[in-house]
Amino acid sequence: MDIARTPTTPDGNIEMADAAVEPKAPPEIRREDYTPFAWLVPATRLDFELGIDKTRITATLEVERNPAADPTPTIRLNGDGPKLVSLKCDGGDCAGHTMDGDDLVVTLEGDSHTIEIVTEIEPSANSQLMGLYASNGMLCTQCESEGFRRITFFPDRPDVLSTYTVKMSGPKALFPILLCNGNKVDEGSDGDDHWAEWHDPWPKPSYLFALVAGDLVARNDSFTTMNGREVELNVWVRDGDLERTEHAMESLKRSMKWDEEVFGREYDLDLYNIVAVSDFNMGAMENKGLNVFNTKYVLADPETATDGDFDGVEGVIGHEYFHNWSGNRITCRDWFQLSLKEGFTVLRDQLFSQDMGSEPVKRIEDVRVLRGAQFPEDSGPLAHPIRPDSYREISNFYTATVYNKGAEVIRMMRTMAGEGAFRKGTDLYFDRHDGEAATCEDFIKSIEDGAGLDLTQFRLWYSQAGTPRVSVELAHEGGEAVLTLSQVVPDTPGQTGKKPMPIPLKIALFDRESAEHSGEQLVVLDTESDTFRFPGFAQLPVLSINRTFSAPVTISRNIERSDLVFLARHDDDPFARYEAMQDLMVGHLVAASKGELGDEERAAGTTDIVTALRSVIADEALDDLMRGELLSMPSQTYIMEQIEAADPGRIFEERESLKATIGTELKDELHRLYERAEAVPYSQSAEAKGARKLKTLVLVYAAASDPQKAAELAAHQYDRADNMTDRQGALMVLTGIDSAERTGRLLDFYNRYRDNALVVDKWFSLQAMSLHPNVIEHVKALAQHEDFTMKNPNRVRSLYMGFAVNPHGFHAASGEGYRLIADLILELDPINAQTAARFVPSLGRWRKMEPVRSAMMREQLERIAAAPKLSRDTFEQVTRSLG
Ligand code: 0A1
Ligand code: ZN
Repeated sequence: MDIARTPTTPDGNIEMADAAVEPKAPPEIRREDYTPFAWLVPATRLDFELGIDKTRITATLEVERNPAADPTPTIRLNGDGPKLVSLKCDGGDCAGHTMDGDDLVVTLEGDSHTIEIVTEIEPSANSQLMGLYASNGMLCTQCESEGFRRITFFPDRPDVLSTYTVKMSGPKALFPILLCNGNKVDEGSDGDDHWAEWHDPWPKPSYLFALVAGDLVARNDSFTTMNGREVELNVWVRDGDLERTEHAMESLKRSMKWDEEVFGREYDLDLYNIVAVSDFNMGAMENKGLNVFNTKYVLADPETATDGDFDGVEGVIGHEYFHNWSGNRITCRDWFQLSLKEGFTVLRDQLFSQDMGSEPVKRIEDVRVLRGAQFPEDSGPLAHPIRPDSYREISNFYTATVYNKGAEVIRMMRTMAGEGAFRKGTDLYFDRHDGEAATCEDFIKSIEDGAGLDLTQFRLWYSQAGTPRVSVELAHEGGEAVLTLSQVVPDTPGQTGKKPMPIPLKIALFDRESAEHSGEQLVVLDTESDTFRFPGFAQLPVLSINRTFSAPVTISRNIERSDLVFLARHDDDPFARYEAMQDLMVGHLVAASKGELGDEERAAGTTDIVTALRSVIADEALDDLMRGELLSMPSQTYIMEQIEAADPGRIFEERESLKATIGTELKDELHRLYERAEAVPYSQSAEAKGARKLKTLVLVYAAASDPQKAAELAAHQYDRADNMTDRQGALMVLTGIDSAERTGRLLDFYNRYRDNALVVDKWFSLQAMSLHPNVIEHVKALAQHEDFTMKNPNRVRSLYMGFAVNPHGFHAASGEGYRLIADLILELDPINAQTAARFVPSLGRWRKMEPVRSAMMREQLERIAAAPKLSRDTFEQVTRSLG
């Protein structure tokens, strides 16, 4: 049958269900099929009798007909596996009920009823980590997107908002701490058991429900809001981890203050709890008043966490906190609107981190993530608009497109409106839609009305997938600089013949003699092609374009190498300067990898790169964090993206060779840089972070030019390290060099930190990401290590995601890297489908590779597709990737 036309049941209408759908072809859910739910659920009462192996839940739902929806004789309560123990309607038998697939459909004759459902579940058997599960002796929940239905039968959709009252009871010895959303309103003891009752006054969708029960300790603090509300703050962890929670707590307080100052948002409960759990599918979850976090984004101290880890904690703490308004107070009408909360919240967390640290460096990092994760998605088989039109498994749409491109799209609105007007728009949005389940359209309309923008054409950014390509030409005619821009929005699966979109590009025109410009300007390209004239130029200026990365596009232009050298030296926009430096290297590496460079051109190219890098090293106006960015080479993955039918082996060789040349040519300068950096003592200041970044960067160049010397230097840095940034940086370089130092320090690292799971994760991933020639054997051996387990997503990611992003290993000419990842997907799928499906996109890049590798990648996808009983998650990703 035509799967694309399979009717779906977002409106809870049982007649629409299609029982004949093959298990291998889960139905497609379509955005255009949305209808409001036929029932309201004003109040929900949950009674949990908690146990690790068995938990019993009594759910009492007050339901009323929704006057805004078409009446139906039934209510559809979604389920995903809970055992139905009993069902009552208004205290007695229901008029009728039936199971429709996993859902429970109950007949209701009147306009308002009370439904009581008793279910039983097995938390310790829940390896998918969705719903209620056991982790390290504690119980916790993950309900976004559709996990609540694994606990009880419920209208598990984000537009059904309910007020929750929850009683939790269980053995005091196992679960001394009982936490839920909102405020604790009562508690008591009953022999060895105890209980707590929680009430959340804010109506919420089921995906924001959470509970935690376990043996936990808290770092406690408080925050006084702008209107004087005293909020109790707790960061809950296992005994022994408390010392590593200071940074998380400080980040939380900074987030609360920042959201008041920058977005005018105040916290709305008396309590804010954060709980760290070690088994978690994602980074963290914004459950109302009870955020559940992956330990990775809570625990940090200098001994065990890198500077990057510290930044990650601050960013994710901010992200989840900001969701309280962009996500919780205003939630999503349906999952197609996911970017409404995620794109906006990512933008908010990016702006927060920019304000807390170095604005340009944060911008560069965010763009690197976008280019590394989202651009490939947008140019591959999994491309989708930030507001998708259909899905089979919503977990597959927690993507870089929905999150990071979503943030870029809103950032463009902010750029076009200006900060002040944008704030008027967001104020209006929060005002207008507070308490609602809203749509992306609601957000756009609020920005239009509040900021005074016309976003009619801009809406295309929500519906069209694909990264626009902007071609740029600059000419000089009669005293004017003439800029011609044209755009193409490429075809993507299911979308062709796209319309031009408004692309806001910040530009500056530099005078060649003075190396100055007369002001940055914003040009908006909103047609296929347009020309912009700038008077007052006696000669052709040098163009700096897409400054601050004002639009998420690729720029193609024929720029002289000398102009890139000029911009790399003089551009006053740090992002554009970084971009010029990267373009210089990317241009060279792409041409070299394609075999387009003769000896002379190759020599001239490397000379320009070395000269530009030398001036970066010598520029005293730069801080070291920024200097580190300017000195970094483009990643192999990014270079691969620029080439059709890429040959990873060739690119790897060219990149290593350029690295070696730089290391040799700049040996003395880099050495002096290292000595200067080495003298800076550990602190969390920007200066000290910059110094640490430079040290490891110097080791990276040395490793390519003089591996034995580099191994000694790295071992020295490792031994002297008083912090994880230096130690991990040194070990990262050592893992790629076959040497005695490598073996000794890897062993030392493991023995030193074997009791700290997050650091052991680093040990796994450093080896999986290494440039060592035997990386595949190493990964296979590590998979047999006593500390490796498929049950913990952090551990799986540290080994296998590390490997999948290591082009050197994953793209090994033998094809063994592809087989390894396919084997992993097949083994992991029944255990944790969500995590398994996240490995599919790496194989999905097959169309971009040279023919031999391309065929081998495709073959592995076909092998996965042929496996019996694939999860919905993996099935969808594999079929789309092959498609
Ligand atoms: N809303 C969370 C992300 C998230 C999504 C699904 C999850 O299920 C395992 C967990 C977390 C955020 O954006 O932070
Ligand atoms: Zn989020």
